[in-house]
Amino acid sequence: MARLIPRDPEVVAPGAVHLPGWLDIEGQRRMVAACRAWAEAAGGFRAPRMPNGSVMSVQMTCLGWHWFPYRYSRTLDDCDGGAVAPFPGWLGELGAKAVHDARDIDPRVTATGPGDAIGPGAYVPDVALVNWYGPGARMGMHADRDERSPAPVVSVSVGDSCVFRFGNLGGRGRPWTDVHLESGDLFVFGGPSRLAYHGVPTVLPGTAEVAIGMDGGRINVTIRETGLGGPCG
Ligand SMILES: O=C(O)CCC(=O)C(=O)O
Repeated sequence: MARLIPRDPEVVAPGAVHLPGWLDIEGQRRMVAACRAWAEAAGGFRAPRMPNGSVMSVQMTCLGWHWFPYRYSRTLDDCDGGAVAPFPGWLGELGAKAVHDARDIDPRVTATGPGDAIGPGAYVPDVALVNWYGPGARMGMHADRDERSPAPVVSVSVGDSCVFRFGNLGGRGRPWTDVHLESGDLFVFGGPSRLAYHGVPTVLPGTAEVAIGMDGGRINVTIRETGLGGPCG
């Protein structure tokens, strides 16, 4: 789709980068087809249950490691106990390219401390959470703290646009920046922003292009390094 006003890459916070239109239409279509296949193989998306008994409005399927509030396992411990689906090599390569491209905009994406950084090409993700936002789904403010690795989080969006709220390290409240994420957009956060609170207060129905092969809704694929290594974490 032609745009009247082009969107430029933006550093939203130190080490947190938004790259609009990172996946082209063909890439988005491939991602939608892959997510559909992963969900079908897993018997559908599932909504995780929170420790307080409430059920998340976002549904998920996982690759590499199974995540449920608030830990990773190799088996679907809060479901049928089956093995988690493998993490595909091509998704790891996509994640590494995403980190490379984000570093070009802000090298702090891979900072691990004063003067230290994860080296170029050293990003080796081992988990993807595939988030499915159906009608009315949203994600509350939270920080991604279940990984032991300081490596950045890579987030690729397809389908309907959303408001992605990127907050601060101190808690769920302000200050925050609301970023409009569209289909194909990449958001990477690491370094000083790795543990920043973030969430999705709103998805904007009917905003996706028909050509990507989705009939409404939003998918977000978040790629991470768990740093857990062994089979049991
Ligand atoms: O859907 C998104 O863009 C954010 C997903 C997210 O925050 C998460 O998976 O932790």
